[in-house]
Amino acid sequence: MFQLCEKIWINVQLVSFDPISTLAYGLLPNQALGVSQGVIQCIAPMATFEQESSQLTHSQILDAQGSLLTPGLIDCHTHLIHAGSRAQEFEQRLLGTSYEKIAQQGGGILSTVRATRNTSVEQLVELATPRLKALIAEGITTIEIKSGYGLDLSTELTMLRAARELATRFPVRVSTTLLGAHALPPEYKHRADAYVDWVCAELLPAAVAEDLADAVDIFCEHLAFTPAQTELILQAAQAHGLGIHVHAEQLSNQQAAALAARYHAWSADHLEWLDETSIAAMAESGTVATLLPIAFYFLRETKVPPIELLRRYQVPMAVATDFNPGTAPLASLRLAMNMACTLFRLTPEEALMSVTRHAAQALGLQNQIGQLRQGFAADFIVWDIQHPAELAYQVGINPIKQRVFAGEITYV
Ligand code: DI6
Ligand code: FE
Repeated sequence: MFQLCEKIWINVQLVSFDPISTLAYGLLPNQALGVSQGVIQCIAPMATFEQESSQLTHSQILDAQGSLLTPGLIDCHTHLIHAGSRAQEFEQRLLGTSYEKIAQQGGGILSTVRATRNTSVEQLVELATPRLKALIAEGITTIEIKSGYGLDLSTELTMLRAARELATRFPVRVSTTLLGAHALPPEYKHRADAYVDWVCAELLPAAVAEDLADAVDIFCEHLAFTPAQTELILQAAQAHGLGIHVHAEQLSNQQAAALAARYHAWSADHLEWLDETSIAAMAESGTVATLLPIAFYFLRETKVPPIELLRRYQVPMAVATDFNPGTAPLASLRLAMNMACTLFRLTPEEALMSVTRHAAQALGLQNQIGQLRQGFAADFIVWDIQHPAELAYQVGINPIKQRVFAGEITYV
């Protein structure tokens, strides 16, 4: 079984999240894991490895000495690429102005749009680099990155090109999302329908022509786009065969998650105001509930997403950073896991599953990443911890022993 493997990690405890395992965390104790050509080729008990070990002349053997291995972490919702800072807006908010009020006054998302327009791919890549390095350093091997701070043809495409460029410069997989309908650009003031038509007719096809977008997203909210406008974008995304994410039920209940489910969205995200009808629809369509506790914390929201109902309907829950300059300027997925536990009452097992197997599903990549299984990408982390709950429990200390991306040991 192990003969053709380039590298074999031995004496590992696998946090596999393979649904066939009946133990918590999909735990497989005392295993060997063989990799070649960037893919997990073989997982078997140490006894099997030992029977074959005399014939393994070509494989590099790495003794993990009982360490825990998890799939590489997946941050399935970020606005990593943008220019400018919103520190002054943070200050304004602390002096009493609300997020919505700031947005209505032309600040908020539109202030980042002003800063991001007229930047080059290279500038955006440079600005995103320290943010991405921080995430990679704590164990992320796949990241989703959205556009949405251009709201015009050239800037939206520039943002997506920068996202694709990051994947060529760093050992990380990047899933890109066109978020043309994030806010109404000033050029289209009072003409939201016309803007949505333009996104569907011009922007989306242009992104598709250059293969810049894996998915489409829209901010469905009273201060952004209506459900009817959302539906037009989802139809266009579906016609082009793209994945679908929706910013849904963040500040109010628009039934956006149910709409997303009708279009078989990969994920509906935020979901503080989600109701039971929408949860049933998500369960039916296999849409992942992506929870964003950092934005909840940063906006000092009080309405918690309906976790117990999501559990009852067995809707898979993902957790992501939502890293962005307005509502989530904290570049730590481990912190998001901790907040998902403390603020939303996820268990540490749910939190770890939410940034591996379920986050992969939220990106339509559930057959490639997010689990330690034969045929899956060899993206994994060797941790210096005793129990997997530690990953949601302690933040600010980095217990990574090895970071493995596509079968190679790589750091940044
Ligand atoms: N919801 C969010 O949390 C971010 N976008 C969105 O639709 C906020 C983006 C920002 O304020 O810049
Ligand atoms: Fe977001």
